[in-house]
Order: sequence, then structure tokens, then C-alpha cells
Amino acid sequence: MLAIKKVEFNGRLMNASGCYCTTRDDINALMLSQSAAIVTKSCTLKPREGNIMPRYYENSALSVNSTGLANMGFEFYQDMASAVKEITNKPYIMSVAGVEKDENLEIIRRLHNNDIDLLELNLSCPNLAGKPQIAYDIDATDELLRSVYEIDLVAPVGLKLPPFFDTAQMECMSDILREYDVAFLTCINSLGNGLILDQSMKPVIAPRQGLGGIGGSVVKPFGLSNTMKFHEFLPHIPIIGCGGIQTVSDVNQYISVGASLVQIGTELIKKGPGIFKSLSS
Ligand code: RRO
Repeated sequence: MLAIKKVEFNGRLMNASGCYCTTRDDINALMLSQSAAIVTKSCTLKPREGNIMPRYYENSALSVNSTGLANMGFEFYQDMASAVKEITNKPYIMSVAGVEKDENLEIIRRLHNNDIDLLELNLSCPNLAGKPQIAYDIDATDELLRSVYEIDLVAPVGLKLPPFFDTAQMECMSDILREYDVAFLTCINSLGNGLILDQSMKPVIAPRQGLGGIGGSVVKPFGLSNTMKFHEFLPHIPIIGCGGIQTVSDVNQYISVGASLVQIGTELIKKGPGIFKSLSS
């Protein structure tokens, strides 16, 4: 059976953070689905409403979102871990994405529930006005990870990375990550700050002049390349591949370049949690 730091996975598929995992109903639906694990919406110290609507759009090739970290606050997702574990022993992965300085550290320090199996620290939210994506700043990432891995952690911590478009950047990031006990890497988050216009030249989503994170089949080449290169640079760290998976063949492509597990985002939003059954068979 596949395992990350002794956490066992009864299959390779799970949701991508942000997709079908914000509310109690979402998480219950994932619990009853054939996903091998549950990843929560990235959470902050306090609940957040997120950005103005409309903030999600999809067509046959892509999705664009500017959700703005809408979530119920970390305490809700911490409590949900126990509700989930009463029903299923699927791994429960809590995604954390503090916005303000030291918010990630404060959340991680305040976690105490051993029903959380793994933490996915999101270093790559593209949709917060005035807040850079941490992982594009190598020094800031190094500084954050030094503090994170000094904490007495409730569960092993993996990282959600943004797409990198230059293999030299991937190598630099790998050199930093090698210094820490990184439980896993999720490659990749959405491609930040894309713009989709409708026929009347208006952005299809409202926040931030229409800029948003792009997902769906158009991002698969970057999910695959990042999975392949991080696996090559850091062969001891399991990779969770993510980006544009729609078919069993897409899953197999990610596995072939080194992913141990995969996450489904846009296609899960389109098809619902039944997607896990379709892709498992
Ligand atoms: O909430 C969002 O706008 C969001 C997040 Br935190 C993220 O990590 N990736 C994304 O596409 N949207």
C-alpha cells in the first residue's frame, strides 16, 4: 500500500485543495466517495468570505478562479478531522494558507488534533491582492520553512507548490527543500493571474480585473513537467501530481513521471465526487 510518513493510502486519487472541500457537506461528499483521501480547503486563522462573485468560470479547456481563500477558519477543519475519522479511516489532509505574517506558524502551533494525518502547507495561493505567492520567493520560503519545521508538529508537513517555468528555479527550490523534512510535495497549484475574456471583451470573473488562477487541461503540461523535475531533484520526497487530470490516461502520465498520488481539481468541480469511481476503474 502507498504511504506518506506511515499514513497509508488505499488508492492514488484525491481532491485538490479548494475543490469540493470547503463546507461540511463538501467534506461529507468526499468522505462517501471513492477518493483515497480528503484534502481540505486551505484555511486561515479566522473564517473568510473570499473575493466578490462571480469568482469561478470554466469551459472545455480550462477553469479560472479567484476564490480569495474563502474558508471556515482552521478550527472548523481541525474539528472536521474527528468527524471524518468516526466514519472512515481515509487520510485527512488539512491545507493551511495563512495570509498575514506568521499566520501559518500560528495556525500550525495551535493544531492539536491527532486525527489530522498530514498538513499541506499552501505556498502558492495566486489570488490575494497585494500578497505575493511565497514559493516564488526562495529566501522567504526558506525562512518560513525553518520556523515551521522547528514546531512540534501535529502531523507531517508537505508543501503545495506553484508551477515553475524555469528548471533553474525548480533546482533552486529543490536545494532549499532538501534541508527540511518535507513529507510530500504537491505539484502544481493553478497558474496564477491568467485573464479570460468573454465575447464582449469583459473578464469572466469579477475580482482583481479578472485575473485568476488557471486550472484544467491546459495546465497539464506544467503539472507534468514540475512533477518530473521535482521527482528528479528530490527523489526521496513523494510527489502528489496535480493539474489537468481528466482521464485514467492522465493519471498514468503523472505516475509515469514520478507522482505517487494525484489530485483532481477542475474535473472534480465539473463532474462531482463520482469522478473518483470513474477514474479508479
Ligand atoms: O482561494 C483561492 O483563491 C485559491 C487558492 Br487559496 C489556491 O491555492 N489556488 C487557487 O487557485 N485559488
